[in-house]
Amino acid sequence: MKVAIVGATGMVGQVMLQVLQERQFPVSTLIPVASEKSVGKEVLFNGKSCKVVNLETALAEKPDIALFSAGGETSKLWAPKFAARGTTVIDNSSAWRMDQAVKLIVPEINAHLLTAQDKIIANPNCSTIQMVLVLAPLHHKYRIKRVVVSTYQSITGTGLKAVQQLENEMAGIQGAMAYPYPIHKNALPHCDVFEDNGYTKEEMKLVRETQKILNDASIAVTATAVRIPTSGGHSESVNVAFENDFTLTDIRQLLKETEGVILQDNTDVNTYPMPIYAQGKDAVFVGRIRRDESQANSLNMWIVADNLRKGAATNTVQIAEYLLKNTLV
Ligand code: 2RA
Repeated sequence: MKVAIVGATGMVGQVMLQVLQERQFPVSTLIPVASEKSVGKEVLFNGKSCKVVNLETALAEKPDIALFSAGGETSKLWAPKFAARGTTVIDNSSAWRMDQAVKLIVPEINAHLLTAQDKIIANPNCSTIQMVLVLAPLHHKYRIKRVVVSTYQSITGTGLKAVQQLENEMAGIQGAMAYPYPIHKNALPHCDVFEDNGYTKEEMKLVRETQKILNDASIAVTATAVRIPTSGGHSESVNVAFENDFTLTDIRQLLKETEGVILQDNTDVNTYPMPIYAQGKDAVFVGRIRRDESQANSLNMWIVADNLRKGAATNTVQIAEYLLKNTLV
């Protein structure tokens, strides 16, 4: 397969290269793509050095698949150009996620929707992926009425500039700011930009994408997204109210049997998910599962995942693997 990585020098692009190699995705030709200032740089892939090219050059190469992580503007402009040439685009930006004609895919939940005609496929937001992977089996068995989620998000979700800001602040160095305030020893209730309703785009992604992926607009979702000075992954405190009652034993058993989910839930021995454990892994970790004693048919849980892996690069590569396995590319 001729595979283009658009945004190859960014944090997600770098993890995409790593995951493609780890999973031995059959890449015959790798086309690393980045902005003009990075053209000519080299990336190592499967032991070979590959030169970074610009979008025009990559388009002319007619890749079979293009994995995008280069921001919404680039995706809006270039994904259709690649698709028109027959390339299947899997895009990590928010540009296409809510487009009615574009499928929003977490392979373990809804890859079956994909067809060979899907030439632009949207990868959901990282904080959505880890939450819906846990919610999907619970929704199918107990029907979710409402979700209240608070996130504690890694600075790697913002990118290299944020990582540099935290490192500078910890070293006492004044440098470029990715955030409006210091992130060291702080928590910012501000992920992405604010919308007219007082929520951030990040919070509304959790609302809108969850309903689209679970294919149920009746699921009520409300979210608060917070940035914290950690780098291993996103954590989420999730409260779920169901139509039907449940036993915690059945909930835990169902999650144990869910592909891509690992239960870490034994407070007797201080076992629960944490970013320092999830970092570098592809699973979504869930724990602290307990009844919400203030409301019938409701529970609380804590969900953690590496936002650069299952939250972005790995989910993207898994979509590509599904397409290949089912001869849809
Ligand atoms: C963030 N989910 O964490 C967003 C984009 N990666 O900033």
